Amino acid sequence: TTIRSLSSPSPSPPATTLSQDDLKKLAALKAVEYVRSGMVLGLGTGSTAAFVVAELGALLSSGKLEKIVGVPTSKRTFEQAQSLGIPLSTLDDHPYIDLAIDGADEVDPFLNLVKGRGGALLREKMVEAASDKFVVVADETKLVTGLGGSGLAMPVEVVQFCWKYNLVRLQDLFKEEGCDAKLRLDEGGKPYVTDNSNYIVDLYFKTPIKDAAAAGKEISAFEGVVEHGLFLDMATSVIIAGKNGVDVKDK
Ligand code: ABF
Repeated sequence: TTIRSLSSPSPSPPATTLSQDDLKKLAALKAVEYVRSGMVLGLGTGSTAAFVVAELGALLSSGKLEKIVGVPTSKRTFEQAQSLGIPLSTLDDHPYIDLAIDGADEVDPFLNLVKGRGGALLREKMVEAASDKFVVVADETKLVTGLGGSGLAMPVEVVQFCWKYNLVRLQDLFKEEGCDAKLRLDEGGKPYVTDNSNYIVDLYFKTPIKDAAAAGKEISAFEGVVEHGLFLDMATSVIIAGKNGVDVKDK
């Protein structure tokens, strides 16, 4: 592996002018500092991860980075990376990945995550589980004290066959958290279909999940559940950009 130092991100604009997109980009640029020539990289999905992919494309075309191979976590990311000329591969050809960089929907104080509001949770989890290092990039709006605590969706990918059976069982499983389960719909009002031809049941909690590790196991035990959005004990670093700067937490 050739190691070359990459140029530092350009100086940040004054804190008061930073938009949420500026913060996402700052986190993305910091994460790209972990990338070295020759690495096999897991490429995340979502607006924050898209800044990472864009920067990798720029570093490749300027010659500051060479010989990287990207393993995309979604068809969207595949298309973006391909358009930037990033060499791409699959988990089948690269079952061991050096580093994955991806966004998140919620980040708790122990670097546990909710992911998958973007719909790519299954491929994200497979690629990130296969990665030696997994760096999360996010702006400070993603910080929570307990997973499920944002009031926004915690996704569960289910097979299409009898999806409602799982919706009802998932809602019952989290009765104590006041869970509302809904089938995710696309913009046309039809069931949202993932890259893997499955549906997504989104869980909305009134209070944070009490025991996320137990919850993850119980969700996975339901027949017809393909994957869930609890990413526990997977992130090795989390980079959070906020109005007061960029904070890096390592496990
Ligand atoms: C992916 O994109 C997902 O796991 C997560 O759902 C989403 C975060 O998107 P964004 O960066 O646009 O907030 O990382």
